[in-house]
Amino acid sequence: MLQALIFDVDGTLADTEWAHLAAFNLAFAAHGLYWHWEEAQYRQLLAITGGTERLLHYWCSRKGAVSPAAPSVAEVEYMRRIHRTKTGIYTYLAASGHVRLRPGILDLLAAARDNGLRLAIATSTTTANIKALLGAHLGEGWQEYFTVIEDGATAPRKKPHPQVYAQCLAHLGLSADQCLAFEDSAAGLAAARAAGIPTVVTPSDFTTGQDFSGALRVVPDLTGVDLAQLRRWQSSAECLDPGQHSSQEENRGFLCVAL
Ligand code: XBP
Ligand code: MG
Repeated sequence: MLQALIFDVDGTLADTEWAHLAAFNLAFAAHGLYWHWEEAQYRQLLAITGGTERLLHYWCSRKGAVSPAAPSVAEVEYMRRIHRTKTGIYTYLAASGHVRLRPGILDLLAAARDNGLRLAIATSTTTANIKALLGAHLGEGWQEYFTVIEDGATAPRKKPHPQVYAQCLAHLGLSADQCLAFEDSAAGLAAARAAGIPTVVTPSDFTTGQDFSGALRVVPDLTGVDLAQLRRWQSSAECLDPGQHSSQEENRGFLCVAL
């Protein structure tokens, strides 16, 4: 029986990567770097989950290092400083309401809460980012929605490693088949599936076209997806063709107002 819904944050609760990308580029400028990540390049860099890890990967590849590179302690600290600046910019954007939740999310969170299902978060992102995004949309009491929150701080082995989902299950005290996960990316899907959790995928602007084999369902977004529907999907092993989501212009335009 379905007991809990576990949500990824970036790309799933909201199409956040436009804001992450803008924040990275503004942070580079703030640190006097002539780096600028283009949209297509960032799409590829997203394969490296976690902002600091992404920066280190980029830094090492600029140096021509063969992956996996071993950056020095000073290099790691430098990337962490840039990442702290980036987090400050991102949290400003998210907290001021410039990153919207995806369609259907608010209704599903409310329905789950009203029907006694537990909610959890399983994300690779920074703790402050979750607070900024969800505080803006759910209010000061946003944490009351979620029984368990696992993020980049509590689960340092980033997706596709299943650590974040395994810890979620342990803290919920539930088995994988009592939960559904919601993801937007192939790395996130791999993490949830490695933990054994059936996963609904809603591709985001930056993950459309990835391989979502093994998903329970792939749908453009969660509009009109209610608990009865989720229970039907959970009890069925059948998989539908991937749907695609195409609101890139709309999401980018909304963020541009803030910059
Ligand atoms: C998405 C990510 C995140 C953000 C950046 O992972 O990789 O790292 O792009 O966040 P998920 P930080 O969808 O699994 O949450 O810069 O805060 O690390
Ligand atoms: Mg994601």
